Amino acid sequence: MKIYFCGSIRGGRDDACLYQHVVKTLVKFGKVLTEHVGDSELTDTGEQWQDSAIHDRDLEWLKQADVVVAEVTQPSLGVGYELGHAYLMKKRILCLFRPSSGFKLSAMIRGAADGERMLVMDYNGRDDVDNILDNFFKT
Ligand code: 6IA
Repeated sequence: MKIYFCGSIRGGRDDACLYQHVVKTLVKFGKVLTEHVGDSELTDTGEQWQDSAIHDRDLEWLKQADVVVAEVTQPSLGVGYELGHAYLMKKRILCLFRPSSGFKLSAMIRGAADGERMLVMDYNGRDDVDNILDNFFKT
């Protein structure tokens, strides 16, 4: 099982520790192609790669992925772009959103959820995230 994890980088790294927790949990279910997103040391001036190389490499990984898991609380253009591609590639997608953040999730993400191939799940804390991931990978 290849898993593509999406989380904000230049959109802001406030939730980086949570991404790290999600990645640690995801490795129990398969190979996480984008473990660096959960690297709490990665800042928004991050990796020393050309943007075009990052873009092309990530899209290649996205093509290879069996499932896409995205933490979508912190708004990120990159995550939205990846989700748009994943949706058109007909990938199975799970988006995790934390309403207590005060953010309101984009209608283009929540509105794309169909309860089957694309799920948007609201959560409160890490225990919630763990349960949601367990259920998602069971089915
Ligand atoms: O717009 P954002 O930067 O928030 O987009 C974040 C999303 O795009 C993540 O889910 C990543 O998969 C992807 N992405 C964006 N930047 C990178 C990156 N280095 N390395 C890998 N994936 C990325 C950025 C380095 C840069 C800050 C100098």
